[in-house]
Formats: sequence, C-alpha cells, structure tokens
Amino acid sequence: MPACKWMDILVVPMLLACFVEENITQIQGCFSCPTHGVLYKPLALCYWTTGATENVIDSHTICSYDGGSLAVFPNEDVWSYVTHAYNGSLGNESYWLGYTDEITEGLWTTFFDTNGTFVFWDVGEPNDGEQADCAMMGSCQSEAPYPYCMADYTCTTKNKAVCYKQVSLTTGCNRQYKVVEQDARLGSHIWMNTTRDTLIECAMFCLDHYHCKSFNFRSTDGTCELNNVRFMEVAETVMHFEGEFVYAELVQSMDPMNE
Ligand SMILES: [Ca+2]
Ligand SMILES: [Ca+2]
Repeated sequence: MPACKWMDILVVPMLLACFVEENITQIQGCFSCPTHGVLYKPLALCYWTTGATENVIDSHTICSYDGGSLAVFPNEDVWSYVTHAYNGSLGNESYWLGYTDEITEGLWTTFFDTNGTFVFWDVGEPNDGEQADCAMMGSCQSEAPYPYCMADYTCTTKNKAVCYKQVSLTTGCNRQYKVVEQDARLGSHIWMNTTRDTLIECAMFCLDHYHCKSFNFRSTDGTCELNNVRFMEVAETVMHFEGEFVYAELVQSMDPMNE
C-alpha cells in the first residue's frame, strides 16, 4: 500500500485507500446521497427512488443496498420538500414507503425505522382495512397541497419504492478503518451481508451505511458482513475465530454525524 498523497485524494476520491499508520487504512466517501437523490438539508436526509418493481420487503432490501430504508417522513416540511422536488417526474406509478398498520389495524407506524410519523393520505385513504397494511406514494386523486399522496395497499403487490437515509453534509468525509483481528468474525451483530471483491470495498460499503460500525470480510468468496456494534461494545464471547475471515472496525469519528 502506498502512503497517502493529497494528489490521490483529488484524482480518485472514491478509490482512495492508503495506510496512514500501521493497520489503519483511510477511505473516503460516506453517507453520500445517490446522484439522483433529493437531499433535505435541514435534517440531512436523502430520498431516492428505486427502478425495480418489488413487494415491500424486497423493496426495502434494494434500499438497503444503498444504505437506506423504505422512506418515512419525520414531518410535513420534509414531505413538502421531497414531493415538490419529485413533482411531475414520477409519472403515474406508485412507490412503496416505510409505513405499515400490520400490527394494529388502523394504527400506522414505521416499518423498518423509527424516524417518521408524518402521513398524508389521499382522500378516502386508507380504505382497504386488513387487506392493505402497507403504504405507497402516488398521484393524488383530488386537489391537494402536495403533488403526491399516500394510499394503503396490499404489501405483496410489486411497486417501485422511495428510499431514504441519513447522510453526512461534511465535505471530504474521510474515515479510517483498522483490521482488529485476522481469522476472526464478530458473528452476533450482523444486520446486513453482501459480497465485495476486496476488504477495502467492504469497508466502503460499511462506510456508506449509517449504522455500520464494524465488518467481517472473507476474501475467499467476498463475504462482507456489516455489524452495528464494535467488538468492545459487546461480550468477548461473540468473537469467533474463523479462518479466512478478517474482522475490522471503522475508527471512531470526532464528527457525531459520522458515528
Ligand atoms: Ca390495514
Ligand atoms: Ca387503499
């Protein structure tokens, strides 16, 4: 590995990887908003739409590939900003959101997150009772102050989706990760797994996921597991010594937005 050079940062920011001290590798780019996303700056929330039509669970998985969840809206300001930003660009399709009344019929809560409570139902919605426990966003059927409205629908129906995530507004977001243990894996706090070609790419995947604090990487098949805790935060017994795996952690940041 080469030493860090500022020229590298300028030329290849997303691929930068260089040792800044023993066992610590610097990487760049974290919690970024996808290029086609809508950024609501006051709360540093990024919203974007998926291209594939899937049921609610699979739509959430697609959102998670970019570090997000199915979208929820913390308040009316966010809803107003995002729906006006998308005004006219979403056609007549419907998009899954992250709300459900699956647990208690008629009581709408967030599905995968705890960040949003604002709902803006279309006239007459929700109207499908126990047949429809998921919420989607689409054109309003009548005059409304926003370009889009919500409606309840059957969760297994295939739709596109609106995703969202917390992002960092810090420019030049440089983070570091360190390999803590070779031949080891933190197995009890994995909340997402995928495959990546290299340890650094796995680190960057972790870096772009708001809740990721550490990761396990297996070079033989590219297994990349994201953990929502660091080793020191949990009991020692959860560290398994498994050949082929490497256990690494993001170095804690001074910027609370990046933790
Ligand atoms: Ca329902
Ligand atoms: Ca409905």
